[in-house]
Amino acid sequence: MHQTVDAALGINLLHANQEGADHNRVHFDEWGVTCLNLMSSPGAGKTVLLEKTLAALRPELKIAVIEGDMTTELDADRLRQYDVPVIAINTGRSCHLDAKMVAGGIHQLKQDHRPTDLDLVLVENVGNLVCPAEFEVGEHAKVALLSVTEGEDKPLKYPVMFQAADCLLITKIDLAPYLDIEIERIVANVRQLNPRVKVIPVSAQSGDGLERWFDWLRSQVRSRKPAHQSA
Ligand SMILES: Nc1nc2c(ncn2[C@@H]2O[C@H](COP(=O)(O)OP(=O)(O)OP(=O)(O)O)[C@@H](O)[C@H]2O)c(=O)[nH]1
Ligand SMILES: [Mg+2]
Ligand SMILES: [Zn+2]
Ligand SMILES: [Zn+2]
Repeated sequence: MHQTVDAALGINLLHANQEGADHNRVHFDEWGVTCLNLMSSPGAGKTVLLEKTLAALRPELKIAVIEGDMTTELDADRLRQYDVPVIAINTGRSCHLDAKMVAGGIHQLKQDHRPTDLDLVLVENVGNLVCPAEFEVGEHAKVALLSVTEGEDKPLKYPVMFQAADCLLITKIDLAPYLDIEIERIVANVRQLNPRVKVIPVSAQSGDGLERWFDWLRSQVRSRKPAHQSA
C-alpha cells in the first residue's frame, strides 16, 4: 500500500528508487545477465508463463527468478520445482517491488549462486497494474501481461504500465472465443499509447504464441551477452 505523499516527496522517492535501480543494473551488466521485469494485474498469468518458460528453455538458457509477493512463497515454491535459483521477496504491505527490495535478492543471488553463469533473471512483480511500472528495479526491459478477461479498455484506463512496456503479452487467448472481446482492439488501444511495443498474444494453456515469446527472450539475452560468449 502507498503512503500518502506530497508531490515533492513522491519525486524524491522515485529519484531514490532510480539510484537503487541503477545500482542493480550495474550488477546485471557486470555479470552479463539480462534482467526482465514481468508485471500485470493479479492473476493475469505471470507464474504460469514462468513455469512454461522454465520448462521449455532450461537448460538452453540459465535462468534465475526473483519472485515478489506480498506475503506468501506460493509462487516461489511453484517455480522451485524447475530446479532454478528462485529468490522470494515478501513486500509486506507494499503493492510493488522497489529497487531496494530487489537489491536484497540480487545480493543473495551473488552470495548463494554463481551469477556470472546466468543468462537471464526474470522478476515477477506483485500483481498490480499501476505502480510496478513506476518503480524500476534495474531491469533491462519491462514485460506487461494483460489477459483477455480483463477487457479491451484496460490499456487506456491504466496507461502508465502500457506506455512503459517493451513487450506486451496478451494472455489467455484460449478464452477469447468465450468473451465479447477482440484482440485487435486491445492491440490498437496499446499502440495508441506505445507504438513501439512488441505485442505477443499467448496462451499458456494451448501453447499458442509461446514460441514467439521464447524467441523474444532469446533475442533479449543475445543482445546483452559479450560477443565472445554468444553461441
Ligand atoms: N485459460 C487459461 N488460464 C490461464 C492461462 N494462464 C494462466 N491461467 C490461469 O490463471 C490463473 C492465474 O494464473 P497465475 O499464473 O497464478 O497468475 P499471476 O499473474 O502469477 O497471479 P499473481 O501472482 O497472483 O498476480 C490460474 O488459475 C491459471 O491457471 C492461460 O493461458 N489460459
Ligand atoms: Mg504469480
Ligand atoms: Zn505500489
Ligand atoms: Zn550491490
